[in-house]
Order: sequence, then C-alpha cells, then structure tokens
Amino acid sequence: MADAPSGADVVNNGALLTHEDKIIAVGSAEEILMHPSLTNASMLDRIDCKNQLLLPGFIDCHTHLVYAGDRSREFEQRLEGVSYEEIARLGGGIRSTVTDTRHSAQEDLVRGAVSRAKRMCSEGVTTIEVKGGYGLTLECEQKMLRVARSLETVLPVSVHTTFLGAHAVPEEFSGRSDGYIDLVCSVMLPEIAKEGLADSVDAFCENIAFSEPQVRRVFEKAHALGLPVRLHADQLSNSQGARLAAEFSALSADHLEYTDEAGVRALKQAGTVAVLLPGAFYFLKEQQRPPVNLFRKHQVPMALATDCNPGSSPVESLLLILNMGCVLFGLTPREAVAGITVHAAKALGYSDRGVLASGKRADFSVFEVESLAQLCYPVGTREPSMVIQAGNLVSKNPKP
Ligand code: DI6
Ligand code: FE
Repeated sequence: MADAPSGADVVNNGALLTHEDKIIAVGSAEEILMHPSLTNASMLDRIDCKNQLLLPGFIDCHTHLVYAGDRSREFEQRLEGVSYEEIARLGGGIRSTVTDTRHSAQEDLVRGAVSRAKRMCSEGVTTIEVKGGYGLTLECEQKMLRVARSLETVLPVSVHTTFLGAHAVPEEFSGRSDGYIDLVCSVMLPEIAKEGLADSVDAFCENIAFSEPQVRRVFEKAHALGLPVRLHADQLSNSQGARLAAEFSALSADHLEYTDEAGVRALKQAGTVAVLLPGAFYFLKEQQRPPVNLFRKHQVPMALATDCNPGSSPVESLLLILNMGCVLFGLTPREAVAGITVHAAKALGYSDRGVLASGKRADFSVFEVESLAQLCYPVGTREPSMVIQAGNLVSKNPKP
C-alpha cells in the first residue's frame, strides 16, 4: 500500500497485517514482512495496494437511519419561506415522520434502512450509530431499535443503537410534555434497557423540543440504568446544551452551532466529543457555524457525521460530509478524516476501532487517492477500491 494513516499520521509505503477480525501489526512494508508471526510467508494472503491510501473503516456516529416517508413537501414549504421551527410548531416536522413511522410495518422499515445503510457501506463505512426517536411510544421505539439492530445481521457493519425517546413531544401529549417525560423515564427507558435495545441515550434540548430540566430527568434515569448519554445540543439556539451534556459526562454533544466558549470548556473538561453535522447546517441554510476555532483552542475532539434523517439532513454520503466539513466549517482534510474515524469512535465510546493499530478491529478501506486532501476534495461520492470489515473482504471494485 502507499499510505496507511494510523490515528492521524500517514505512513508511506506502509503495510498492515491482520488475523481473523483483528489488526496484528502496522508498519513499513519491510517491518511487516519480517514480523515474527509470519513464519511461513507463503501462507500470506497478500493484497497489493500500491499507490492507494488505506484508511480505518469510517464511522458514521450520528444517524436517524430508521424512518418512513419523506418530507419533500416540507422542503418546498421552507423554500417558500416557512422556517424549520415554524413547521415543527404547526405539528409538521419530526411529528410527521412519527406518524409515518408508527404506521409502517417492521419489514418496510427494514427495507428503507437497509437500502440507506447499504449506500453508506459502499463508501467504506463499517460502523453506524442509529437512533430511534420517530416512534415516541414504547412499542414503536422498540420496533425502530429492533430494525436498527437487525442491520448487523444483513450487512457488513456494526451498529450502535441510541434511544431518543425525548426527540419531540408526541401529538397525544400536546401541552403535557412533562407527562411525556414521565412516560419516557418510568416506562420506556427501563423496558428498552431491560431488553438491551440501546447502547446509549440521546435527547433534543431545544425550545421546540425539551427543556434542560426535562433532559436532566432523562439523563439521570439513563445513568441509573447504566447507559451513557449524548445530546442534540445548541442546534438552533444557545440552550446551554453543551454544558448540560458535559455535566452528565456525555459521550458526545452534537450540532453545537450556538455553543459559547464556556460550553466548549465544559466539553473539554468532561472529555465529551463535539459532533459536527454540516448536512443539517447546509440543508436548513443555517448561518451560524459551530465554534471550530474554540474547539481547536481547547482541544475538544471534533467528529463529523451525516445526521441522515428525512427532515434536516437527507444525506447518506459520509464522503460528501467530509467535503462539507472542510468547505462549510473550515476543517483541514486531516481534521475531517479524524472526524469520521478516531474521533467518531470516541463519540461512540469505542476504543477498539477508528485507528489502524495493532489489536484494533480489522475494519478498513482502500482508496485510489494520494492524499487526505484528494479524498476530501470531490463534492459527492467516491467509491473505495476495497472495503474490509471485521477482517472480511466485503467489497472490491476492480481498477478501471
Ligand atoms: N435534530 C436533527 O437534526 C434531527 N433531530 C434533531 O433533533 C432532525 C429530525 C427531523 O427533522 O426529522
Ligand atoms: Fe440528529
């Protein structure tokens, strides 16, 4: 291979040795060929990746991949000048996807989610986080999370599931949001945790969603049940979401367009990853950029994700997000790639992936490019020439 970035460092003329689902050595081609575990070099299954770039499997650490319906009518309304918040206040937005998702059979939700996840995998994504949050009843949230879990059984991908019961106030609880939070904390969360359906718990802290005290109740319950938390924070206004996420040692705080320096400092102290979502920023024509320079100044790790969802980010391409992270948020190619590998792994609480190093999962892909800049530069998709997940070759596109 030409280059093998381990962490954020690029190794020229590198090589990588795997056994079963693990990487056992990374180094120069000469070092690897001398590796003690290679007693019989002829037994080697060698793949020549000359003039190509080898990267850790990509991790999409924030998606709402399971949903029914589409929101193109709402897209038109926004083009006519109605805001995202107004649409939500009028009962559209998330609630309209909730109606469609509730009426959708589990098999139909699987079909939609598989087709979206397949497109992600074809770009080199090997781990996806998938949220619930379009059910808002115990039964429908269970249905969504079961669909999310099932993706692992049909595609070469690992899935991290997130319970997002506190995404929106469902219609039947209109004007009674505290009553809905009671249901989330006393019925939904305990049952979801008992069944092992969620790996983490998320909430939407915003004036069109839930208040700080309401999110606090959800997070206290999540911690009591042993589940880590993450938060949709400061997306549309500074609602002190970053501070709240940090207070609960959240794995990640996501969006963060309106976060101030005190919030950034709090994230640093808590070790919380800032997940930036340029797809939603672009699609909602947001004017306020997340405070990237403050994240740099305080050394808060930045991840990038698609936020794939039908309302604010109908984006399935993590490679497009890589480009958007650079163009819209001013990330360097190196920062952008770290955002979908090493920092995305941290945002999911994983230390076994995201870098090419001995002992990590053998999740990686090979691209016919010469540099990280070349990977980030095209607007749109670029197929990897090879993807390996858990040590298995899952796709190979012959060179033209
Ligand atoms: N913020 C988002 O960007 C998604 N959820 C959230 O809390 C959007 C969800 C939607 O509009 O359907
Ligand atoms: Fe989201």
